[in-house]
Parts: sequence; C-alpha cells; structure tokens
Amino acid sequence: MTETQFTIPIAPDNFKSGFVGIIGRPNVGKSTLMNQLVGEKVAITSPVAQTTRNRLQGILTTPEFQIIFVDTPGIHKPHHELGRVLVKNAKLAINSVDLILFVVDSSTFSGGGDRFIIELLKDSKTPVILGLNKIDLQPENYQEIDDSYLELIDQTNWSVVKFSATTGEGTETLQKILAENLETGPYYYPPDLVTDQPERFIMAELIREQILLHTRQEIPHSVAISIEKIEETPKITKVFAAVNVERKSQKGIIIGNKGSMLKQIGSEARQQIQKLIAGKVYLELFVKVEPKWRQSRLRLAEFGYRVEE
Ligand SMILES: Nc1nc2c(ncn2[C@@H]2O[C@H](COP(=O)(O)OP(=O)(O)OP(=O)(O)O)[C@@H](O)[C@H]2O)c(=O)[nH]1
Ligand SMILES: [Mg+2]
Repeated sequence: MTETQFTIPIAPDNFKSGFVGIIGRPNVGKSTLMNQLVGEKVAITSPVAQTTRNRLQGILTTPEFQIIFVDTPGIHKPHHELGRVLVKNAKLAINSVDLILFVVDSSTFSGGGDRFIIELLKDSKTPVILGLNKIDLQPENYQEIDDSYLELIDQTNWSVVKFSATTGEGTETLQKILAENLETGPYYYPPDLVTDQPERFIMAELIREQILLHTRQEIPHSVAISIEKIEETPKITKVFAAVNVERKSQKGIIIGNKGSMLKQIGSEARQQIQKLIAGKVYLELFVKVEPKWRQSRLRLAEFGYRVEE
C-alpha cells in the first residue's frame, strides 16, 4: 500500500457538505447504491441479506459539494449478539448524520420491516429522504407499489426519489437532491479519497464477499475474515487471511472437495483485491474453527464488530 499525502483544500463559500446515512432493511441495495454514487466499489454487496456488517463511509466530491455516505447494516430483528451489534450501530448512525436516505426495495410492496424503520426515523430529528430503489425491477402495477410506501410516510414532509442502484438511472437526480438538502460546509476529506476505510479492511470484505456468493444457508452468516499478515514486495503484495467459521462441518464446506471451493473463492477474491490495489496479489487463505464467535463479545471485537460510541 502506498503512502499518499492527501491535502484538504479550503472550501469556497457556497460549498455544500455533510454526512448522509443510508438506512433500510437488509438487501434493499444500500451498499450497491453507495458504490454507484461514489463511482467505485468500496462496499461489498450480495443477494444474501445482512451482507454489510460495519458502518462504512463512501465519499463523493464534486466542485460544488462533498457528500460522505454512511452505509449501514440492514435493520432487522437480531437473533444473536452479532445481529444486535449491527442493528445498534445502524440506529446510532441515524442520529449522527446530517441527512438520512431511507432506501426501500420498490420491486415489492412495503412491509412490517419498513414500517418499523419509519417509526425509528420519525423519532429522530434528522431530515429524511425516501429512496425507492430497484426501479429496473418494478412490475406493471408499480404505481400500487409506490403508493404502499407513500402511504406509510403521508404524515411526514419527506421528499421521494426513484432510482436504480445497478443501472444508475435516477442517481444523478438523487445526488442533486441530497446536495440541496445539505448545509454549506468544509471539505471533511481530501477530494480524491473515496472511503474512510483502510485497504486492509476492504481486502477482508472482498474475501467475505466471495464466500457470500459461493456458499448457502448458514455459512455466509457464520464467517468472519481476519487478515493475519500483508507482505509487500516491489513486484507483488502477499496477503495471508484466516476464514473463521463456527463449526467443523462449515470448515469442510468452505474447503470443498479436494479444496475446490476454497480455491475458487481464493482465486476470485484475489482478482478483486488486485483491482483494489492495482497491483499483483498473492492470496493465501486458511480456514479456522472459532466456536460460537458470533455470541462472543471478545471475538466480535477481535473481528472488528463492536458497538460504536
Ligand atoms: N436489479 C437490481 N438489483 C439491485 C439493485 N440494487 C441492489 N440490487 C441487488 O440487490 C442485492 C442486495 O444488494 P446490497 O447492496 O448488498 O443490499 P444492502 O441493502 O446493502 O444489504 P445489507 O448489507 O444486507 O443490508 C444484490 O444482489 C444487488 O445486486 C437495483 O437497483 N436493481
Ligand atoms: Mg449492505
């Protein structure tokens, strides 16, 4: 990883800036949207609910504004300590940002999960914009679907924006509306920075993403990645990472027949990490059994999941 010296310029008088929290149920497309808005892959995404586990910032800077997006874990009913930490952090984000973008999946009707979040948001003083995502998947009766969301917020003064995080349709308008709703302010980060996270963290996430994409059922939720060592030489970056699972049977599934699964996960994660650091990567993965890590405060903290104060 190269040490880059970033400088923070002085913002002109009418420069807008601020923090926008992306809040919503799991799997509605919050992380996909953040990547689309920032123009780079800073957050991992997958069809598995509860993909995002950490609060993660993506930074968009233009000559007129700087928006710091705060991606959060989907708000859901937690079943274990990991889930409780994730939901607590998402709720904390609600009160620590300047503006909330409440994202819903407008390819299907609203439900109890959305209602629950709306109640949380109504209790907070932070202004809210409702974002109807996945418009590329809307069926013919989309008007009824939209109404099912609008009904839930008819007592509010929230603006509504429609877009698709995957095709990018509507996201430029979204950017403009978000910027209009921010106050004038400074550059919080250097203009060319796209995330607040170190490369080490994103590397671990890119490995976890491949596991989410290649495994099923309980495996995606039972995995935590720890980067044990990074060795840099002028020609290649060597990354050694542990894939922590809860049970021996899960270890077997991840390794696969004659190591085939781990090989595939490793090969695809390696390509993703190469893109991230724009250089050659050697990736070594080993699988460790850490019984009940999701219930253990100590292990959760060790793997980077703690309640943020
Ligand atoms: N067709 C379509 N798919 C989308 C869109 N936005 C997101 N997706 C897909 O929806 C799935 C979930 O996306 P994520 O970005 O991981 O969702 P998330 O809200 O961050 O989920 P959690 O981190 O689990 O809370 C992925 O398979 C995305 O490719 C969209 O606008 N259109
Ligand atoms: Mg996410």
